[in-house]
Amino acid sequence: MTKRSRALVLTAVCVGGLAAAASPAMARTYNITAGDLFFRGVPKTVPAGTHTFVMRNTGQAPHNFAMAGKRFAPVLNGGVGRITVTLRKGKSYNYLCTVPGHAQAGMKGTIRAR
Ligand SMILES: [Cu+2]
Repeated sequence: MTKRSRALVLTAVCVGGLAAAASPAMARTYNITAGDLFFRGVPKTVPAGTHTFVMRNTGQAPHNFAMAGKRFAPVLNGGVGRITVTLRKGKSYNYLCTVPGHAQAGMKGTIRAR
């Protein structure tokens, strides 16, 4: 191995190590609440990365939380559902409750990944 190729290998190892170390630090869990026709505690901005949104339903109607192509079946009062999504830097993502009529009544919004 030449000096030059050894330096390239070391550089690749360092960059790979940084990426691996940075990814888990960006993964976060957000606890949000659904009530009858509202969400509470949904962040407006989050860091880019993979995040889990855990929703507890405190309302009487069934609710869920859908964004970035992920959703779970609506849960009843006291129920909890979760989705894990990967959000890209600089993009905005719409979220909503997919029970018919609920998004139109206000159960929707946007989260931006910074
Ligand atoms: Cu709903």
